[in-house]
Amino acid sequence: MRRSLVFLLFAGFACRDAMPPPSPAPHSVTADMTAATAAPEGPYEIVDLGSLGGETFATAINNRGQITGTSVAGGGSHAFLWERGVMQDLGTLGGSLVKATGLNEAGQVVGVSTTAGGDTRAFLWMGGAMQDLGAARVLGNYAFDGGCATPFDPFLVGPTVTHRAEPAINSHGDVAWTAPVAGTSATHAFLWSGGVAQDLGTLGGASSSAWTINDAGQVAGLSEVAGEASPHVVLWDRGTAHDLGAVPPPRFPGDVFDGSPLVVGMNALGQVIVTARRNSSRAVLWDGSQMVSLGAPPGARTSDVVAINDAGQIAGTGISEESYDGVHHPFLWANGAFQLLPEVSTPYARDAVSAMNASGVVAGFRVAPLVGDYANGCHPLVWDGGLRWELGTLGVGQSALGAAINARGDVAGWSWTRRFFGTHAALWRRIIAVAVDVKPGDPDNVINRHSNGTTPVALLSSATFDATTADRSTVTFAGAPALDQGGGPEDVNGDGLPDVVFHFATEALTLPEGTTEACLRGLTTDGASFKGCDSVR
Ligand SMILES: [Ca+2]
Ligand SMILES: [Ca+2]
Repeated sequence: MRRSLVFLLFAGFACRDAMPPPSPAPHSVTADMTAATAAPEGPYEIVDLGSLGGETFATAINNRGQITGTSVAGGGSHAFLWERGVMQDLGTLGGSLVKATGLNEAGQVVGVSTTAGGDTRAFLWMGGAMQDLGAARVLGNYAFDGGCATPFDPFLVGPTVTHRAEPAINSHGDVAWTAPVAGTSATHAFLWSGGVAQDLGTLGGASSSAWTINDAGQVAGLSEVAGEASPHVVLWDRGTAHDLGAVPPPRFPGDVFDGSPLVVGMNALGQVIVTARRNSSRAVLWDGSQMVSLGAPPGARTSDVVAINDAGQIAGTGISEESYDGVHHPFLWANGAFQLLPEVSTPYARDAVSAMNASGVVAGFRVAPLVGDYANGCHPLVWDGGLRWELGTLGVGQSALGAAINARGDVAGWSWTRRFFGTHAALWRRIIAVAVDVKPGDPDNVINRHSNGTTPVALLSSATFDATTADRSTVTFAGAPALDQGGGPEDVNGDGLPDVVFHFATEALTLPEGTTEACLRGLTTDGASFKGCDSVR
């Protein structure tokens, strides 16, 4: 049943793939659904990033608030970089299909583009220019998608691919990708570093593929081995291939392992996680010295992993059966132990994980029936320190998904704007709670609403927030914009941390009689959202 949503999502522009028609739901929606949907939305605001004219999906976000993704329309596709309210088309290497696949902190974007002649090439986009790195092929397969996690991929036939070997970039601008070997069906992993493309070769078989790269320049992927049916996991380190071995055989009698492991992620330590695709999937970790099976969390039979961070935390979803209809258990794994994340399960709604950041904040989604219709919808979730928040969508009754999360917990993804279509890229921005002082130094905070003067409000720094990073053009207080005066750093509360005093035209404030609190809001120069409130009289 959950598969039907994927088909519906893409039915409008994927007719060439001969999708099966959606099937009616086998069960109706019952009253207990309403209780399950009453979840707190958390400290997030949703931002509509728009579209380049097609169905638009954000797939990566960095800590500067830059977001990349792909817009698909009319048999073509465009890649974008969104920053501070502007969605920029990255252009093309000459063809009509372009897709962004990765983004680093410097705002460099990697992806694939066709040429005028129809070839597929890897690109590195920086400073407004798209550089051709060489021939490329996108490989992929599916593990778990919950029926709603996957954007349409113009470079892979079929909508259910969840893990891809496609161009990946690290913070230094090194790029790993997979290239076809001319005149054969084989592929080789490639590394672009220091302006030079290097063929990383294989472990002796015909083909290899690159899936991910870390800041140490290590590339993780797969390689065929002469005389073996299943590929081995491989770690290339400074040009040397390390054979991490084959993925261990299935854990349960009767499990089917089809020989297609998927490299899901690697951290800065060179630890690699792999999902072994079978009739359902489970996770294997290269811990730096050996391959270990993670097993499954309590109550689950499989574990579908999505990310590993530098702390060694792994995020994933355990499922009770070899079926997507099984009970779901979203989890964090660390040091050999599963920590189950809070979930809201009903017979018709399941929670699952889609991404994780460096500090173990997890993005995910809840699959649930779209009330009054026959398809499932997705509702974005964030788990943070034992809390579970259900985020909003672009319009009542729409479906949305968070696909990527940055260090401060901002989530990028997509949302329908009308049923099944009109998909826009979306940002769920974490609102940082800050301290403010209305009329700094004056504890009474009396505002004479009829004054034609100005009201000063101090934005205070803390150990975790630097007030001097506030972008004045975005700052408002009680709905009024900050005036173009003051704003230099000064320590108004004497704690040694520089604060910033903004000024507002008092007559412009929205402060009805009886108001006892007013809030200052804004964005930092890195696009982080902050909000702080103080009493007023
Ligand atoms: Ca005050
Ligand atoms: Ca201070």
